[in-house]
Amino acid sequence: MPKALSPNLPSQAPINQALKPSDKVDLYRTMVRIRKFEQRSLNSYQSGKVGGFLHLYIGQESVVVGTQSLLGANDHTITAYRNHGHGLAAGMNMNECMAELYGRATGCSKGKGGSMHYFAPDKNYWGGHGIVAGQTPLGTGLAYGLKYRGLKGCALAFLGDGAVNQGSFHESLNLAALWDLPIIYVIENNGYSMGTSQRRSSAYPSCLAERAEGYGMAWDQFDGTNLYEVRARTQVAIERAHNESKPTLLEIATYRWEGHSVADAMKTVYRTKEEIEKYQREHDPIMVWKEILISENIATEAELKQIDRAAQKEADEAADFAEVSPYPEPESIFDDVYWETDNKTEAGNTGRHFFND
Ligand SMILES: Cc1ncc(C[n+]2csc(CCOP(=O)(O)OP(=O)(O)O)c2C)c(N)n1
Ligand SMILES: [Mg+2]
Repeated sequence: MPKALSPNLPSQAPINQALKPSDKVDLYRTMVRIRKFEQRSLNSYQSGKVGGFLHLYIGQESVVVGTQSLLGANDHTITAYRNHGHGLAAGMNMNECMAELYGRATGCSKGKGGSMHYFAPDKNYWGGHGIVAGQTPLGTGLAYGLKYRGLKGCALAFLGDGAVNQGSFHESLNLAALWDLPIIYVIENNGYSMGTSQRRSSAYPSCLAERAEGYGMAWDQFDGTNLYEVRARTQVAIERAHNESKPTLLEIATYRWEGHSVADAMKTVYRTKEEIEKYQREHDPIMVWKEILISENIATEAELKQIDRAAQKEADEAADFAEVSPYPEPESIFDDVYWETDNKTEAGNTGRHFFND
């Protein structure tokens, strides 16, 4: 049984009762901004403006928007390569995100990272990583850093269902439980790792999160479509991290509408068209939240449409901004690899990079 008991009615949970009407509209806006940004970026990719990879998050928006909306000044996030939503939810702007896709110097990683490597340390957002599960030890380190410094905060390390069999993930779980680290591992279970369904790749008793039991760690598993539910259930884990400095493993069910990446044009080879359409019809987090806002008399259909239009305009303008931005200079190729080297710090000279302040 899950050790994290959750409220029966997520909308009645204190954390959701505390939401002002304007907060609820902001949650809608953030999800729509992510979707419009990604639809626009796909369009740019298809017209040859963007190269490399492009892993779209469309359909999963509620997971990051719900969890991120609970975070405070000492809380940090880190994720894998499907990271556009995580960056925008953390407060990055569309211009720096779009320009990064276009490989321009005005991008958040100065055009040298591309789609998989958004970063905004000033917003406690630590990327954007291409090695499956590679971000989980790094997230564990973020939590360790908080504990080491005596700060009340936590780290959220997002991963896919395809990352749960990696050794580095289990090493992370072990240390987080052993050292009582304030971390929440969030498995965004969209059912597939590339073209392999979760059921074909993982051995588990009833769900993936239950593996936490092997480490004596609390866990929970729930559907990620409804923001109320995501917020209510994640808040339990955040309080555990903040108040008891204990880790949690969350598994949130979600669904990706597009292919694994733009290279996966055959997105229906390993799943049916009907399955995709069913999720689009019944589990679209934006539609679900929109209906909630309308039924609670918080916004009208017309007001929400206005938000959709503004987000579309913002995405189009970001593409224009990217288009006219310069490429990075060849001379800068060795810059921005190590901050310590670029800034010629004492830590860089001695090789002692951490825990100096
Ligand atoms: C260590 C490692 N092995 C393999 C790959 C190739 N690879 C990239 S994404 C991916 C699937 C991961 O699926 P999942 O964790 O479910 O995330 P999702 O794409 O569904 O968000 C694989 C195998 C990789 N990047 N890193
Ligand atoms: Mg997956």
